[in-house]
Amino acid sequence: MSVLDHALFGYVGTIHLGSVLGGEGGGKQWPTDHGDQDNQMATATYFYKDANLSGHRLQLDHNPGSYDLAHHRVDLSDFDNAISSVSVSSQHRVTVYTGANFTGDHQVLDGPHGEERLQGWKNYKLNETFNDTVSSFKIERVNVFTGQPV
Ligand SMILES: [Ca+2]
Repeated sequence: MSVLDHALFGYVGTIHLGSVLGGEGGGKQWPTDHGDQDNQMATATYFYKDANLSGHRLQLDHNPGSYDLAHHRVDLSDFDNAISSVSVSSQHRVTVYTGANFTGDHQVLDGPHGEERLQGWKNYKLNETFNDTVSSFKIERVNVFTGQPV
């Protein structure tokens, strides 16, 4: 499945694949090249193969939707059972699942909201239950003040 095929799922936005050098100090490599005018408008969600926001990176811009990693080829399937850290923007809530098709254990990863929204993103290192086990996830749009889905 190519990036173009995401349109079949109703996705609107852009998917970027990249890599961030790991090792010590990797946690300081926040995604700051979002291109938005201020952090209240932070919109991209980032998934990393390594802890502390390092390693191969999957960037989803303006992409609320449901992503079943096991059923994607090439691009997203490369992240199946590999994600170790996530950076969630103030405009989104991410729910990760250990099973394909949104099954298994799940965990909600909220972006910063309320006063914290000015940070732009909230960063997560996945715990042992979810590290290298996530096979699907959902991204929901939320109100930046309340953190509740809109
Ligand atoms: Ca990993």
